Amino acid sequence: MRIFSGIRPTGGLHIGNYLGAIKQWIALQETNECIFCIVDLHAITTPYDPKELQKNILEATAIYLAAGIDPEKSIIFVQSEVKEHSELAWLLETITPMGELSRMTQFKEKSKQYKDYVNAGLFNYPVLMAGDILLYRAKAVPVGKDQEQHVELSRTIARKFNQKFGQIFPEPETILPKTGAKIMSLTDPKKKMSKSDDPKSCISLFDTPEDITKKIMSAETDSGKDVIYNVTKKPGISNLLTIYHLLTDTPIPEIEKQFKGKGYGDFKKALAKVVVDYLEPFRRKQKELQTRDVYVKDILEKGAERARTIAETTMKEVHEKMGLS
Ligand code: AQP
Repeated sequence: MRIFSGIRPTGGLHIGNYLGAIKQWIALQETNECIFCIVDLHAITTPYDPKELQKNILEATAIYLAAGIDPEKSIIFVQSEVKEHSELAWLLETITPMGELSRMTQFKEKSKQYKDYVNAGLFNYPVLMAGDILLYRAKAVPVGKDQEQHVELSRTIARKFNQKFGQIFPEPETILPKTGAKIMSLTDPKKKMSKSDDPKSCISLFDTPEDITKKIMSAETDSGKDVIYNVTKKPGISNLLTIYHLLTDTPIPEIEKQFKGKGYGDFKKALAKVVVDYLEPFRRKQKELQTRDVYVKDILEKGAERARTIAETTMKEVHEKMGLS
């Protein structure tokens, strides 16, 4: 099965990006044809510093590699290096109803968050995302919960195209992780963990052990002191339990048993150690990759070449079907 997914290079990727998306990718690449993209064209729809963008792209690539994405098995590349993404997005815009786009939760949230930056690119973001997926005729898209609505729209757009111009695109399915599809903010467990939020609210994959410990120890918890999973009554502690469970593979009831009679403080201390230890190889690998820019750039270049070959074939067919050639 061909699989596509991507991440915006908008700075320090966090444990939510890892548990919601990247961790699934590692397993999927073993038995599928995977294409993992660094979606820089999506990154520029919210405020950004052009001087930082290339650094963020290399950092995101380093994270993919440090996490275990294997360039021998998967295609890794930067979206803007394959021009067909922008072109297909434009063509798909001509069949996407404005009403569908106005319903998108991410657009509503981001336009509230960046009141002075509500641009047409942000509004059309889901069409570009549909283009990303359909360009490779991907059958499945592993993402976190927040992107589910966008994949659903990609299905609608694929169906519309096929009905209007003839069958080309499969309707892509979302692959959501069973647990961890929405890791919540450490400072407000009712909100999703987000890179563009307060740094205290998220654990970046390259945070120092001291920062990780500080952030977890001061994470918002709930009234009471029992370490019990209950998303409605105890969203803070439940979020921390989810992270503990995903990083240790220990079932949640067993963790609850382990911390029975102990308070939040003991649990948080243990969680901080789990996270620090889990992320240690990431920090090590990233340091190593920082000195190997040429190697990382070479992976991206080769990835773009492979991606382009698939993209060109799709676009040729799209042109024919739409009467453009
Ligand atoms: N909190 C989360 N829990 C689980 N999965 C998450 N993802 C994002 N946040 C969480 C998943 O990570 C992948 C990449 O996301 P993205 O960087 O492309 O954009 P995003 O969803 O907008 O992530 P952020 O952190 O909130 O970034 P900013 O602040 O830049 O907008 C996606 O699969 C997403 O579902």
